[in-house]
Parts: sequence; C-alpha cells; structure tokens
Amino acid sequence: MVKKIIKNLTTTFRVNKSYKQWPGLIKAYKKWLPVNDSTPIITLQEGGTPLLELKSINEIIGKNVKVYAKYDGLNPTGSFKDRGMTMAISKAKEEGCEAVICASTGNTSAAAAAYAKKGHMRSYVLIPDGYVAQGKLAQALVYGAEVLAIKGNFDKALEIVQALSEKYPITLVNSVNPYRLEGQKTAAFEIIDYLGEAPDWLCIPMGNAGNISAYWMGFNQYFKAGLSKKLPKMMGFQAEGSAPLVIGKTVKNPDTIATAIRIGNPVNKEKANIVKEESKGKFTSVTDNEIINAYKLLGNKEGIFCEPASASSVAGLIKLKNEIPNNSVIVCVLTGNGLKDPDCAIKNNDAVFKSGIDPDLNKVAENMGF
Ligand code: AN7
Repeated sequence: MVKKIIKNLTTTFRVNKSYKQWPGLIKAYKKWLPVNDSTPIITLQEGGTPLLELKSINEIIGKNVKVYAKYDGLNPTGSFKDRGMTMAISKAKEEGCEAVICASTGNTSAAAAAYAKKGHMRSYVLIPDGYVAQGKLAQALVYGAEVLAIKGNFDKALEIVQALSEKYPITLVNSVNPYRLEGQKTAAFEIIDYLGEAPDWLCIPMGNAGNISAYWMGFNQYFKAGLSKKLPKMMGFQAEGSAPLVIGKTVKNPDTIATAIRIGNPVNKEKANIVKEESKGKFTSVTDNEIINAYKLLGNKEGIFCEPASASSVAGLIKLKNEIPNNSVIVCVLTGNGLKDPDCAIKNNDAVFKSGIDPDLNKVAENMGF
C-alpha cells in the first residue's frame, strides 16, 4: 500500500519526460549556424526564452492587436548578448584564441566574461567609467574579466578595442564580429517556431544596431526556406538623447537613463539602414519618461522586470499606437533583465515602501492600513 502510494507520487511529480532540457541555441539550430562537428560548443544553455503575451499592452492599443514580449532578459547572464557570445566564443576557441576583448555599455562585457571563462579564456572589457549599471559591473567582476574603465564613452572605448585587436593577438567580440550576429539571429527563429509565422511588426531597441540586423537575417533565412510566409516590419527604437539612427547623424555626447543604449556612433549603422529600407520599417526615438512609463507598466501590470533600454521597445510601440494596423501580431524584444540596473528600479517605481517600522504586530498592521 505504502509502496504503491510512493510509486504514484513519484510518477505524478517526476517531470514530464517530453520536456527535455533546452540544449542551448547552437545545438538547437546547428544547421543554420556556421559550426561543424569540430567546433567546441561553449554554452550556458542560452536561448529558448519565453514569448509572453502582454495583455495590458493589447488593451492600451486595442484594434484586436496581439502583443508579445520576447523575454531575452532570461538568458544565463540576463541579456540577449548570450546568444551572440556562445557563437563568438565557440568560434574563437575553435580558432585557438586565448583571450577576447570588447567595449561595452555593460551587457556585452557580462556575457563576454562569462563565456570566456566557460571556454577557459581571458577576457578584457573596456567600459565607460561611471555609466555601466551596477548589476552588469558586478557580473563582469564575478566572472573574472579584467575590467578597464575609461574616462570616455562607449564609442571611444569601441575605437580603442578595435585598434587593440588589430595590433595584439586578441579576438574582438563586439558585434562587428560576424559570429555574434549569427548567434543572435536565432531569436527570430524561436519567434517563428513558436508563433508559426513571423509577426507583422518587430519592435526592438537599438544601440549599435547589431541585434536588429541579426533578427532581420534570421527572419529572412526562415522566409527563404519557406518556414514563414511574411517578413516583419522592423521597428527600431532609440532614446531621444542618444538617437543617431533616428536623426541620421552621430551624436557626440549621447545621454539617456537607458545606459545600455547610450551609444552615439553605432557600428552597424549601414546595416541598420538597409534593414529599415528592406523591411519598410521605421526608426523612432522615445524620451526617458516614455521609457520609464513602459518600464513600470511591464513591472506592475505584467510581472516582467526588464532594464530601461529594453522597455524602449514597448514605449515605442505605445508611441506608434495610431499607426498599427488592425489585427496585427507584434513582438517587442525585451533585451535585458531588470536586475541589471537596481538603481534605476529603486528610483523609478510607484510602490508603497515604508521603512523604520517597529517590529511589532500592531504597528505593522497599522502600517498596512488595518
Ligand atoms: C539591454 O553591452 O552595446 O543595437 O555593450 O544591452 O545590438 O547594440 C548593449 C546593447 C539593447 C542594443 N538592449 O543592442 C553593450 C551594448 C540592451 C543592451 C541593446 C543593448 P544593439
């Protein structure tokens, strides 16, 4: 009797065998990627992130529109950069490289550091001193990167690492490294694999514009293979104080609360403009206020904590509300996790927070309004 109960319990509570572990994106999409049987796969099982319907945004927009979030902040280091980094680091390993370098507003450095260590390599990261969110800096340090903070912005840091990688035996893993975009394109595959079709719009934040270019490559590959019947309009968003792709010229001193996309001279600008033209998309800027409103909405209406740069995709969609065709399916890419930037969260929320309360039941109840 007891044995039978235990047996029933174990059968009931054991994970359904059809849910195997997600293997990481290189194994999942091997035939679409420039890898072969001798490529060492350096992975933290990135990719396979959720596509969540955003019902509160559907309601704001109306028109029978369905909006989803591609929640890439749930990758192993908390951002979409892991998709590119598993490829870049695996290929660097295959080529016998022993050290990698990048410039970063934070997320690339966290991913580079983690994957480099997983692949037993050194990593050097150049960051703009004082403009990298705390969580990202903490990650680079914990993953054992050699962190060099420069008295200059991201654009200057990128210039320096590009020159260093030409002069010294060290592999550059910024998005000028083509393997980065190869890895990142798999997010587009996942969206089509899940929805069964490409969305009508893809809303995405832009910094260096590597990710928008990668998604477009992914959507096109599936389209050409007959796995989708349409291509999305690519809607790119930048912060108003840092919007070189919207205004069509370099921004010398970019400024925004969304430090991840505080980039004035995007290296992939030509690619991005082609994406916009080919997809009949549009680039738009959103203010820091609009970003924070979307950031709060995602948190307190949807239970999704993303970083401010990521919220720009949702802020942008809300801004373009009147241009959305009826019955559209829209995917907003949430590129990074909210935990990356705790300072921003603590300064920008509508929560009730009372401190200094006596540790007494009645006092607590009183403060709860009873
Ligand atoms: C959360 O980490 O450039 O347009 O150095 O961290 O592909 O550059 C980060 C960029 C969007 C923009 N959202 O992507 C870096 C870095 C988040 C980001 C972007 C970034 P791209």
